[in-house]
Amino acid sequence: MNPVSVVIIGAGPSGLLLGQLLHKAGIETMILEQRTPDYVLSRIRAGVLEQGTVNLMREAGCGARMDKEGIVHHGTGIMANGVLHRIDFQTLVGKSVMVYGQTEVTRDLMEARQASGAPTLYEAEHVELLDLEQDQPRVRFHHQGQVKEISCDFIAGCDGFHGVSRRSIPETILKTYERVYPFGWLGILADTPPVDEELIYINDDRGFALCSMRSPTRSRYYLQCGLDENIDAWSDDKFWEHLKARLPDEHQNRLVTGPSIEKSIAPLRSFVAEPMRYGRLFLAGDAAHIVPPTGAKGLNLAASDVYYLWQALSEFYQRGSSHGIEHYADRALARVWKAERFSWWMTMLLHNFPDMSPFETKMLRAERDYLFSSQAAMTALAENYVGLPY
Ligand code: FAS
Ligand code: PHB
Repeated sequence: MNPVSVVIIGAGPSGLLLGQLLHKAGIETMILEQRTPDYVLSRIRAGVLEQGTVNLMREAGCGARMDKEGIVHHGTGIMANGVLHRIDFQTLVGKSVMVYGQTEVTRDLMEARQASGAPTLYEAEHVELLDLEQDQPRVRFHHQGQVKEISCDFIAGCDGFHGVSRRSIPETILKTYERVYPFGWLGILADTPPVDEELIYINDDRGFALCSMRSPTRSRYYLQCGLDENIDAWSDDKFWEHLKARLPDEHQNRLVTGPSIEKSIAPLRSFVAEPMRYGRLFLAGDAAHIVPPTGAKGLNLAASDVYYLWQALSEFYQRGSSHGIEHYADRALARVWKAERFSWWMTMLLHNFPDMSPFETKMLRAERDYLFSSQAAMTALAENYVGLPY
């Protein structure tokens, strides 16, 4: 195969967004994805885009449907200690977020990639990254029954938490930081009108719940559940019954239930791998870090990684400067750790921890009391939720 400038491993949002931005910068790429397009689109994940992510989608020429169908939210509800509060992003920090599902983001990026004519090989299996410390690293993989190899200048590891890229960094160099939470999120997608115009994050004695949405006719809800829960034990009726019990009183009669079109349990973890660069390999998105979805940061952190990598590679090819490349990992990690902190804090604030001591339980109640009694505290939450600057 002919060499390319950058081989991107993974056609999730990270890989596709990077591919589109590099293509528009005239940088030749190849994307290798182990699954089919339908499989990638079948995964129901994020729902909230920071302004930085919205800007990047527009920069990539993929913002038209998002701007038409996305819903701008100027605040969010948080119910804690039995009281429903509203964090007013617009008043507190003058910014907003966009509700537009990751599935649609991925679909828009896939269609743009196809229209660009830049190559994406789906069902590329057994990907191996070779010669990462050389100037011309290689990628070997199986595709359509053949073993193929492609050389390049750089490899972008956008292959998610379970991908091959992070595992290609020697264990003597890679350092990881992790916290696994003692609960998961049971999520449901239903073609029912959302229970409110904005999201509602709920801390209830029975556990955390989140009321979100994909459109005025499609709702997304989550319930905190045990790690040992079996999805088959959760009928739709049981889910709606448990959700309704955790809702604010004024919303209980507003809840419209209906058949689930997707239902799944996701574990929650905080995870960071350092460094995000090894030789000619750069990690971006879930390949390098995972956040609990409580702060709506996973997809948005992938976007800021992609921004830094796009800038660094454009600088290299257009101005012959390696400054951006040399500083990519530090720049990305500085923002990653702040988002990890916020996602951890939101998760501690809103979930019930089975083994928490009475003192720690009192501390979290006081944290919630303080938050809603302080303009400064609510401003801090708002500026993190809408997205810290790149
Ligand atoms: P992805 O995992 O999306 O994509 C990686 C791609 O690489 C996949 O298509 C995979 O098939 C491919 N790949 C993997 N190994 C490969 C290999 N060896 N060779 C080739 N290809 C390979 N974030 C939020 O902000 N809010 C949420 O509510 C939320 N919910 C989530 C629920 C779940 C169950 C999960 C797993 C994540 C959730 N996230 C959420 C986080 C999620 O949105 C990620 O941040 C986002 O998908 C990151 O995108 P990528 O970095 O592209 O990784
Ligand atoms: C979602 O709509 O899937 C969603 C929204 C906000 C979050 C997590 C998930 O914090």
